[in-house]
Amino acid sequence: MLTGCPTWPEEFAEKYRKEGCWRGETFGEMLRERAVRHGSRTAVICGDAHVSYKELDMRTDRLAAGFLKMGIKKEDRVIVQLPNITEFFEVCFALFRIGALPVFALPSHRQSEIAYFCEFTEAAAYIIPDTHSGFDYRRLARQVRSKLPALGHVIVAGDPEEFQALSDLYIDADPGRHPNVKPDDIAFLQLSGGSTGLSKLIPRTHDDYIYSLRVSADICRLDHDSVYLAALPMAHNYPLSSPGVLGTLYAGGRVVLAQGPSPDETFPLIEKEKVTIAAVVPPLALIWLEAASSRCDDLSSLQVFQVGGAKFSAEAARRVKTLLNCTLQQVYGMAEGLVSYTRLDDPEDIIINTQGRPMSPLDEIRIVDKSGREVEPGQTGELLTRGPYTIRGYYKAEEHNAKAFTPDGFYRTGDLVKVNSSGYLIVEGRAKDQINRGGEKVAAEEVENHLLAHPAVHDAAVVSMPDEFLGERSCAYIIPRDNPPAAAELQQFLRDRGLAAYKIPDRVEFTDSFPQTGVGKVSKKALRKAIAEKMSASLKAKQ
Ligand code: J2J
Repeated sequence: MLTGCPTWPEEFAEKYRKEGCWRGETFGEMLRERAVRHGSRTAVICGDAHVSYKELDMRTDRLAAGFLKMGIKKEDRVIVQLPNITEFFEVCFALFRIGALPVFALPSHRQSEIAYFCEFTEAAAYIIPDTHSGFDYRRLARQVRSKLPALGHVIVAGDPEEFQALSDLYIDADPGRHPNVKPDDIAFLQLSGGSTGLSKLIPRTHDDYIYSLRVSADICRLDHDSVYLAALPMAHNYPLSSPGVLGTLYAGGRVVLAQGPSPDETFPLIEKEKVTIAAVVPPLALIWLEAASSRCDDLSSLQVFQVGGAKFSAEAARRVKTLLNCTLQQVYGMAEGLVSYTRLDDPEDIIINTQGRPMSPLDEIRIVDKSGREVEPGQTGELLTRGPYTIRGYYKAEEHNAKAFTPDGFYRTGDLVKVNSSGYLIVEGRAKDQINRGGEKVAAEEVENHLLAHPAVHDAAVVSMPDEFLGERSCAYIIPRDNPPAAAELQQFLRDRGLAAYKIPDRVEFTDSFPQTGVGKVSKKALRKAIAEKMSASLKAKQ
C-alpha cells in the first residue's frame, strides 16, 4: 500500500467485504470484463469518433505498455489534467492497469495548483492536452517546469512541441507483464475542495470506488442502453462517479463527451445521441432551464437530470419537470466519499426539498453540535460520516487528519445538515471556511495566503457573498498597509501568481480592521453579514 494513506481498520474492511460491498475487483479488470461482455458496443462518443469497449480496452493495454516502457511504475503519481476527450479514459485506465495513480487536476487549474500537486506528490509525469478552450497547456507545463526543474515527463495529447507525444506511447502490449494490482490498492488521488490552505489529496481504492459506482449506477438505473452526457469536466468526482462517466462504463452504457456545458454545445448532443442522463451544477441547471423554454431541440430522450455540487433552490427544482420533462435527481456528495441521492421514484416533495439520502445502507451518519454531541432528531448540526467508500484520512496529511476525522474514523464534512424523519438530508449551510461558487470550491485560506504576499496587503479575509446565479461568490476583505491598491490590481496579482480563475475574488473591500469573535479570531460570520447587507442595500438603491 502507498505510504501516507490511512485506510480502514481490518474489522471494517472485513465487514465491508462480508456485506458484499467490496467484491475484490480492480479498474483494470472492470474494463477488461466489459470489453468481453459488451465488445462492439460504443463506450465513448467524442465528436464524430465512436470508441467501442473493445477498442478502449485494447488502446488502454497499448498505452499501459508505453507508460511502463517510459519507466512509470506501480504507485507512481501522475498528474492528469485532461478535458473531456477520449484520451482521458485511455490514460486513466492505463495507469490503473499498471497500478500508477492518476492525480485528478481540473482543466481550470493553473501554475499555482499544478506546481503544488507535482511537488507534493513527487509526480513521475504530468499529462495535458495541447490546447483546450483557447488555453495552451504546454505553456503552463513550461511555467511549472521552470519552477520545478525536477518535474518528470510532460506528456501531451495532441501536438507535443518539445514534450512527449501521448500518441507515441501506444505500443504493442504484453498484458502479462503488468504489475500485480490489488483491489485494496489506492487507485487514484482525487482533490478535496479544501478549507485549510491547499487542496488535500484523497486516496480512493479500487474496491471502495467501484462499490460507489455500482450502487450509484443501480440507484440511477443505468444499464447498457443508458447514455450519459459528460457536460462538466469529468475529472471532478461528481461527473466521474455519481454515477458519472465511470458508473456508466460500469453499467456497460455509453458516455457522450461535451466540449462545454452550455446549451449550445449540449442540447444538440442530447438530441443527436439520445442522451438519457445528464449531470449539472445549480447555475448550469438555471441556464438549461432557461434555454429549454426558448430552444426547440428534441430533449425527449432525457430521463434523469441530476443537479448537485451546491444547493439547488426548491424554486428552480420545481421547474425541472415541466421544462425538461424528466425526473430531477438531487445529488449531494463529496470527493472524500459519501454521496446522497434522491431516488427516481421518490415523491415530488422529497425530490424538490431534500438533497437525498445516503446511497449505501452501510453509510453511518451523525449530526453533531459544536461540542461534538449528537443533536436532537430533525435539528441542524455538522454532518459526520463513515462508511465503505468514505476515506479514513487524506494523503500525507497526518496533522490535518487528526482534526478532519474523529478518533473513531468519522469524516467531519463541515456541512450543516438536518435529517428528516425518513432519513433524507437537507443541507442548511457550512461550518468550513470555504466558498462554494456554483459547485466550484474555494478554500478561503488558500486565497488569503496569496493575497498576503502582496506588499500593500497587511491582512486579508476571504468570505462568501450571496449571488442569485452562482449561489455564492467570493469577497476579499483587505486591510491595506498604507495606500490601498486598486481591486483590479489585486485580482491581476493573483492571476499572475498562477491561481485558477474561479479562485480570484469576485469583489474586494478595504477596511481598517476585522470584526472579531469572542476569542479574538476574525469573525467571518460578521464579514459575511456585512457584505450581504451592503449588496442588498446597493441593489435596493438601484431599483
Ligand atoms: C449543497 N451542497 C453540496 C448539494 C455538494 C456528487 C455530488 C457532488 C460532489 C461534490 C461529489 C451539494 N447541496 N447538493 O463529489 O460525488 C457541497 C458540500 C460538500 C462539498 C463537496 C459527488 N453537493 N455540496 O460537490 O468534493 O459542501 O464534491 O461537502 O467538490 O460540496 O464538494 P466536492
